[in-house]
Amino acid sequence: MDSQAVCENVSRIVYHCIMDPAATRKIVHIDMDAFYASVEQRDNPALRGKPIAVGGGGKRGVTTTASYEARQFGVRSAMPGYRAKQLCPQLIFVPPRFDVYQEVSRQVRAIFADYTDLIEPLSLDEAFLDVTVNKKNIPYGMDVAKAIMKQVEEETQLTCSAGVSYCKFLAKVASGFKKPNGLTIIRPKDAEAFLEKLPVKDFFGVGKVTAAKMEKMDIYTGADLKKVSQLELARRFGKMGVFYYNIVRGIDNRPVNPSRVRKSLGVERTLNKDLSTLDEIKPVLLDIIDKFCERLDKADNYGRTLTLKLKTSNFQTLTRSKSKDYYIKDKQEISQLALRLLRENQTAFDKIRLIGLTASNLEKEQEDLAGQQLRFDWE
Ligand code: TTP
Ligand code: MG
Repeated sequence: MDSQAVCENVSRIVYHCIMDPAATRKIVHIDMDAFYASVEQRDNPALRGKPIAVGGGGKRGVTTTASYEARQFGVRSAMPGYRAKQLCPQLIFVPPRFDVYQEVSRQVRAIFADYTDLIEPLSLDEAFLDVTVNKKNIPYGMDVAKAIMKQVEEETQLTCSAGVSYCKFLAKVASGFKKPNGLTIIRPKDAEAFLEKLPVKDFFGVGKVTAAKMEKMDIYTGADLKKVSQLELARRFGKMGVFYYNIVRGIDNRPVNPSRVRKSLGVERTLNKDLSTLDEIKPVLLDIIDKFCERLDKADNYGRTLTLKLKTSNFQTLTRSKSKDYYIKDKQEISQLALRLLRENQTAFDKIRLIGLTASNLEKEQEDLAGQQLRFDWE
């Protein structure tokens, strides 16, 4: 190659990097360790070093999370309290203090903002950061992550774990790799080998329902997933199939987008004809509850607040909510709450033309992965 050709090649590469930021992105994913439980242990020294669960007390209580000491016994998030107690009889149940978690979350996000304005929170305790260009001019993503981890610990007395890579998907997977207080870097050249070994159930964006469906197709790991054609994946999983096809090859060009945060998840239906009695409305609501639960399970995302929306024939909208101090996952409980909201408000409406059910205060305030609409109407 002569010198002119070398120059042309170099300028092509430089041009490519400038024009295609995805080629050179540095993404950090931060996730607090045993978040609610760590806050409780921080604020109450008597709980330190002990197996604790936040929430889960009471008859029908469900744990939100467990300290690492409790996890050694198998106690996990979303576990019924009685089950957690069976696994770990000395477990201490602590009631949640959401206002404190929210305050810590704000504090941590303020630290992120010292480094970049490109912050995309996924929930109270995790966020993506694009640090390609950062306010401290730190050249390596790994060093930005280290600095953030140190500052979070200094300012909040809490630890977090970080993942660093060239795309969101890999940064997210990396942050979970060496928890707690761990830092994992996945470089472009290692990405495919890493993904081949990864169980599909651990892929960010593969929920329980999809993982089960994949297992029926004999897809257990990234290597298995890679053998399936794009056409087949699209046929089985729609738009998400194309997403899976790409991510298993380490291709994920989604930018860190501070504004694309999902706050609620729901289903609504515009009725063919206006309905007015409880007997008429109830079967429609039951059908909506079915679809709603399916949606939540598929997204593997649940809310602490359930909202019933009713629109009358003269276009007045009424919304009524119930909140719990845990994520409402159980279909029977969702049905009970939704029907109670309907019954309690039946005098407030006349003719109904639209019914909706929404979950908010979500576990994961994330963008919709494949960009598809989650809210849908049936006319
Ligand atoms: P996670 O980050 O999933 O869990 P964690 O921070 O407790 O533990 P890890 O070290 O593995 O990251 O969730 C953050 C918080 O969200 C968690 O502390 C409690 C809450 N949460 C629930 O309320 N219900 C749930 O099912 C889950 C998974 C989390
Ligand atoms: Mg966490």
